[in-house]
Amino acid sequence: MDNLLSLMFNIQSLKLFVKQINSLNKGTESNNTKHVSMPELSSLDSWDSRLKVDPDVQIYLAYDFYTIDNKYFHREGYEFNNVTSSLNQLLTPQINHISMEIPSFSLLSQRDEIPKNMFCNNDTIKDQDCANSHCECPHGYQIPLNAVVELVIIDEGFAYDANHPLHLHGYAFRVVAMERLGRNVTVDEVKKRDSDGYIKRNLINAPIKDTVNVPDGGYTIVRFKADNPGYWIFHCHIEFHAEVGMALVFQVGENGQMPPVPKGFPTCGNYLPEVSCNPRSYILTWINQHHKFSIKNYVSNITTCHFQTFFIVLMERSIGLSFSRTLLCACVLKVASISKI
Ligand SMILES: [Cu+2]
Repeated sequence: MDNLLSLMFNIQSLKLFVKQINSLNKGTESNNTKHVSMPELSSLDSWDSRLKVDPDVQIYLAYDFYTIDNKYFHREGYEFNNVTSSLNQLLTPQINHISMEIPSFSLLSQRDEIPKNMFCNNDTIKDQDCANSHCECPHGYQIPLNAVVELVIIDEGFAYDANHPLHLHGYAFRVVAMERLGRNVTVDEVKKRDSDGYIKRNLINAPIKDTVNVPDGGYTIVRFKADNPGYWIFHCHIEFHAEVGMALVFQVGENGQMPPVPKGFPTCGNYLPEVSCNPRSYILTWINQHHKFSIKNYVSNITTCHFQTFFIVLMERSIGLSFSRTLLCACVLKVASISKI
């Protein structure tokens, strides 16, 4: 009995010292008797230049789920705000309000094919209203070789309390700061907090990782030394999010500073065939998109395929012919026009 009581006492005592590492939505602001945030861990590696006071490059990367009309999710007539049930609304996860358009070829091994100024980012598309309309382009930043890069990653947290595991290829980074500021936060609020001196960075022995979380309504700051030349993707590791564009690319160094491409290395590209006109599927799509018959709306996009479809729809709507009979009429008319009858 004495042994049992002693054991129970020891377990209770141990509980006083149990802490949870990397708790969801908790950073260094959390109660440190219960939680250990990433920057509070100590790396066994000694100090290196990633931890110097002023990084060479600083990039703000903010993200959230946005209530925009993503053309891949919301077709005409069914815009985001026209979907009455919130359960059926599909929000778009983006970084800096940009959906990554993945190039159709390998950037590293086919770098000679990259068009000049292909990459876009906040600086290159300032004139676009990406906060309110869907922006999609090859999202990327060029980093000088050997620069120490600081990424200030912000989860704005306005949509819901979801988290994103963010992963960088090509490097391990130091996690120097992590804090939750509230249910949500803006980029300007984080910038002001930093300029006012309220963001504390662990520049002594910050832990080293290649994937990190960000508290919802907070920030995580990581540092890497860009000493591995190439094209490296940074993306959310929830695969669906990465596939719909929650990603970007860091070009580290100039093309001539990257390892040579092996001779005969396989290449890839965009081999999609040209899509042919399919009047029936086009009609169904068109009718779904246009609840009211509108010649003006229709003629604005006229093409050969559209014209054939227009004729078929007109026949159906005006004299009530079935699709097959209308198609037959169309064929007869086409034969007649070819034969110049
Ligand atoms: Cu994600």
